[in-house]
Amino acid sequence: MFRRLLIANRGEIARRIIRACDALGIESIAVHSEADAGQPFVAEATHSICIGPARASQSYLDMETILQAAAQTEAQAIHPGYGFLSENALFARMVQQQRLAWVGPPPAVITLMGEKASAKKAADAAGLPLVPGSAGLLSNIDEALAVAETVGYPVLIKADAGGGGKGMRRADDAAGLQQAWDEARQEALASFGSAEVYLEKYLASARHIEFQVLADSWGNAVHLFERECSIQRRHQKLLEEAPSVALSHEQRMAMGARVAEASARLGYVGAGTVEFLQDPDSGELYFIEMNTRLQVEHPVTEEITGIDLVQAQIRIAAGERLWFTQDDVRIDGHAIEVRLNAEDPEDDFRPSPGTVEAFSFKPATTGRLRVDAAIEPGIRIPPYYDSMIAKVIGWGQDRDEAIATLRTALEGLEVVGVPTTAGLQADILAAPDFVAGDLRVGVIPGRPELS
Ligand code: MV4
Repeated sequence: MFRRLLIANRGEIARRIIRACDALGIESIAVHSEADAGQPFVAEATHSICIGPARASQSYLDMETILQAAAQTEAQAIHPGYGFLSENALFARMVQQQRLAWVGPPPAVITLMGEKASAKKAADAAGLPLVPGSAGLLSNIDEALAVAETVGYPVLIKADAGGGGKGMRRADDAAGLQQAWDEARQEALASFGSAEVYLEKYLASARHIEFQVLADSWGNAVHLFERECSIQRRHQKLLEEAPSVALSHEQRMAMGARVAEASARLGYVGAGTVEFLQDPDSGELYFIEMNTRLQVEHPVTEEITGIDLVQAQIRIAAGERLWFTQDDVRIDGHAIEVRLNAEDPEDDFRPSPGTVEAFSFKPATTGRLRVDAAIEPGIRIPPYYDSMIAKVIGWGQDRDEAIATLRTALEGLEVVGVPTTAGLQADILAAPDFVAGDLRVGVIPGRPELS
């Protein structure tokens, strides 16, 4: 096992990785910007090192400086968390070239999955069902029009380098497709430096369901069931849960097995997430993307399986064979997570950093509560990074108990100093459609005006 691991990230995920290092007897190295010197993750790591100014491009995204910090502190491995450099194949390669262990999949797999059209081809070849659409990238609008005629309108133009909705446009007919084509390519070029696009049939009222996989470097892979992540606002997830109420156990185990098999065939290593859309009429799942990192919402999977995903990532990066089989993995109860963001609901959910005067929860009256927080009382939230301050996860024997646990927690939540999204999430938890499990992408239960 590693003696020292460097965490190329900040906030709650840095703290989460420190906890995993502690459990494994590994010394943790926090790297931080000047703006983050007073943050809890810096104090909690075994060692810390300042890597530059507040601006992320000059600190958390500065690959050379991070690698220098790793050399200077004699780290043996780098965990990138999520965001920042976590899906940067160049950085992963640089880490490996410096003879450090990269806590993540091989750089070639990151590249493959980062280009969404090639990811779809690979998923198809590995046996996963795809949303009907173009077989790869589109060369011109005539090709797009021809594919749209074949699959039927409405369709979506999506950016090859995209994800998260950027460079994505819907078209309801041929005239709309010309406009969608121009706009999607323009936005893709501006956002990602690539105007490459592909086309999919638009699935209305679908659910967003994603499977968690864990693969070792010896060709073994297991799945850890699915998460339901349909409730998003402007492509930001607000609330996630596991398992999904929309899958039968047979469908779950069948698709899980295909996902694990496909991951092994692709040479995947570490923790990964395979995203699907579920057709509301047929219930069928269709692959859309694979994320080659630990996801923000990984705790709901941990809560229902008892498997520590961060410890697993590190053990896999150290070369361990998977220490359990698919049959050992069982679903225990139900878990729901809300992402608390320091945003002002009175001002269109604008990020509103400030000093946190108080931060506390009423204990759960049922089930159990987990809080993965970036903040502590007295901490100033720097304005330079994302606005998530904590994740609150409720577990219950069943979904109703998980909902009750989380509602109690949010009702008893005291945050003084910054506005948060908690009121919105409390409204969602209380909404009849949410309680009934009727979830659709693009719909926010209980708050239709925000959808
Ligand atoms: C779709 C879709 C409907 N049909 N693809 C948005 C982000 C990107 N990762 C995938 N997205 C979608 N792709 C097809 N073929 C609807 C969405 C979508 C969405 C997906 C998940 C969660 C929220 C969403 C909100 C709007 C649209």
